[in-house]
Amino acid sequence: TTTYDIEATETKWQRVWEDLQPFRADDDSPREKRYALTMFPYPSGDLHMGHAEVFALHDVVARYWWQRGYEVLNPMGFDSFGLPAENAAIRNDEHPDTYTRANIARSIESCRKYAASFDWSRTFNTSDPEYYRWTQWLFLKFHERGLAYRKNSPVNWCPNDQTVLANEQVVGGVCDRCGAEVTKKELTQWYFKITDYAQELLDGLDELEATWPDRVVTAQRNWIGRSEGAHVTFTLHAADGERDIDVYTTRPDTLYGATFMVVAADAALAAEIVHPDRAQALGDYLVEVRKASDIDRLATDRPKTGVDLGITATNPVSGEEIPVWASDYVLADYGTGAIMAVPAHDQRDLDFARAMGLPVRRVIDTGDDNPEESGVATSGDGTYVNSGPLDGLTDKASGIRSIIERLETDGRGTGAVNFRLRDWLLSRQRYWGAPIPIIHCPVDGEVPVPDDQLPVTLPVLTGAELKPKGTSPLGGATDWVETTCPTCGGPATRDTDTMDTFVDSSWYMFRYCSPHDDTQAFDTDKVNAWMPCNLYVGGVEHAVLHLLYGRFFTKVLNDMGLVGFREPWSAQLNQGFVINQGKKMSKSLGNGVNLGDQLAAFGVDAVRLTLVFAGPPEDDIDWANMSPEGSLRFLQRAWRLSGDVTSEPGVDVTTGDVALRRTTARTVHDAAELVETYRFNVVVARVMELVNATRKAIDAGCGPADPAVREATEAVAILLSLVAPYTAEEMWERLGHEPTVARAGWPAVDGALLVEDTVTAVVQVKGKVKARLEVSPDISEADLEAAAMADAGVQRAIDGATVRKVVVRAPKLVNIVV
Ligand code: ANZ
Repeated sequence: TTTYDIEATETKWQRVWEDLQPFRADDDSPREKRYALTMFPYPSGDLHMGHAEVFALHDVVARYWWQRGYEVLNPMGFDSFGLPAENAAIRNDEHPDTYTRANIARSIESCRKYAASFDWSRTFNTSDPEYYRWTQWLFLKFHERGLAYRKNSPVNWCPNDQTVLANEQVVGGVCDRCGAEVTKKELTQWYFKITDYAQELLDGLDELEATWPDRVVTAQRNWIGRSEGAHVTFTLHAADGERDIDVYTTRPDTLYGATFMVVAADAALAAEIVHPDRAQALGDYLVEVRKASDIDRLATDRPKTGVDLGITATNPVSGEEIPVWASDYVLADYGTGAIMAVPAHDQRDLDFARAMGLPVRRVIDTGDDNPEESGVATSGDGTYVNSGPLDGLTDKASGIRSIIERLETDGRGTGAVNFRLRDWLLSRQRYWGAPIPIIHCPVDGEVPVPDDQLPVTLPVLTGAELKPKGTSPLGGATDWVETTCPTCGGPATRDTDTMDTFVDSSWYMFRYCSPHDDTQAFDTDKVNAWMPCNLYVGGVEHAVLHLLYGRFFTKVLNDMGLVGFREPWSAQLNQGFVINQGKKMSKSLGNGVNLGDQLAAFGVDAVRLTLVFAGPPEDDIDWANMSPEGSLRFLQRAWRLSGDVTSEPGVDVTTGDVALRRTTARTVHDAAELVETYRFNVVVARVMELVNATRKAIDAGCGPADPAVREATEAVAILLSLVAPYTAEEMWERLGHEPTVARAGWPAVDGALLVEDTVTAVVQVKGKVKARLEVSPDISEADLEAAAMADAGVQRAIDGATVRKVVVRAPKLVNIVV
């Protein structure tokens, strides 16, 4: 036969693997441990092309580690709580519980068929009470340490959809789903105090930089957004008396150029200090302000608006009285919610000054046009002017230092560091999540649910009861809400919010280390034995949220003594997207590619191989340009080799054809390095070359009985086991071995076969051969030139003359013109 029956082969090996369980991680194994983690999916449907890609890439590494002799933990579970799963269920008019369960069952079946090397004995779903019991327990641990707290804050509110919206969902003041005008609403929400760890989350990135993708590290740095500057105290003259107010500035050195102050219009401060005559104007303005998202508010190209608050403030260094305004371009929850405006050197301040007719004063002469006339604020270096004691200075750092010293001496300010990172709002007014395990008692206040009463199980709501309606649907479960206070025994109510799904996924990597432990969230010793994860593979869309939250959790758990490290994921790889015809796959474009159809047409191995061979893992894959047919043809070519080998297993390979043995050795040797540097596509290319070389050896060279042919074909089977597990098993069996090839071990390489042959390079001076050098065939031009110049015969021929030109053709020729 020239090919195997794909369907029968897949069924056959699935049974064998079910029997052998080759990928079950043993906690007590004496082997060195490796933890390969890939992001677990939201079970909002069956597996699709995106999963197929990431699982294929991830599997190369996990299977490689097994072959290299490590004990590998490669678990998989489902992020089944949360909005993505809930929304999909509602769209399908099903209960989230039954809907996610059905999807999970299908997905596990698909993963099995796809031959992903997951250890299914460790699987769990975040919506299982056995799991979320510990999510709640962790919440309470954070609460105990003051790291989970409630506060009142303004959030975006769509009156039509009756729901809270994220900032990103408010476009031009309207709800991006229904077009209704969005308002702000004050709600009491639960937060995690991630800001306590801002500096450490930033510092940790310095080390991760070497093993994490640049774009993730950069995105986290920007999100944390550290800046250095100063708090400067201005004296405010309000109608009811004087008061001090602080501004945060990164440019205290421009203090002499502050010609007005701006307070966030929606900060409590604005309403407190506004002159009574201006209160109405501020109130009217606020109605408009509440419609804009933070992103719109900070946009530099947005026309500036604001209200004069009718009062003044005193500049602490110049003593000058400057007007105080309110505007929406200053955010209430950043810095102190108030700024000193330096229009000459800050573009937004300049736009505001020009819109309101406020003065502009240049304090740094940068040689550019005066900002007042040009309308362009200057931020470069220059000479300080109009700045009292700073005048004449040219160095920004000393300008900043000198002003801060002066402010500190006068008690009117201090150097300060600021972070853009905000505390993590974790409560949701949605049904499908872990209930927040807090009881509200009129006598005792916020009371944690005692450990022995966990989990607080989600009440069963159905139909319209569980749909989002603005307040948490759990509020409708009266019997569930009404409870007794664990402290005083009096009547009390349960918190009705649920936790953000990102809470569930912030600690799942620990749970895999002891997934069925019903006495604790995770076993610290086991976690410390397996973790940190050696590799985390997943989508770049999680660059900030999930990856930052997981790092935060790890640091807190380390502070509690529950884990022995401060970063959970040592290395990370982000895969690209699978697209089609140059565009993201979507229903409306009708360019979706169905994974099931591809698997049925070409088989699992050909689809996996196509995805791995497509290019570097980080790049997008355009399925329209791929050829699963070509992959299938190659797999069949490889498979045919295994039928042609006529020598017996265990034959002495040292007597085999040396040329083929060299090719095999080089391929196996390079493949290891290529896998470790994530160049999986090159591994496939090299295996293809090895298959061709072996075929040539059989047909035209040493024949099918040569032990080198067996050695090469076995190497092909083992290397292919990383990418095309079914074909590899078939080959291994035909080669006379017992299953499974997945645990056969990495092929041994005889180092002597890696030693390069040399070639002879000819060195000419003035057209005459003056030396012959034995060099490596891959010598670089520079090395070959240096070797030629160092040769005594060559030097004698040059004889001190000026070398005019050296032509190098590595590895064969050097021509020296004097
Ligand atoms: C005066 C100044 C002069 C500023 C100058 C900049 C340039 P980072 O932390 O790097 O984003 N700012 C402070 N609080 C603000 C708020 N709540 N809303 C909007 N803007 C705010 O930048 C901090 C700078 O952003 C601060 O420095 C302040 O403007 C502004 F030539 O103060 B600066």
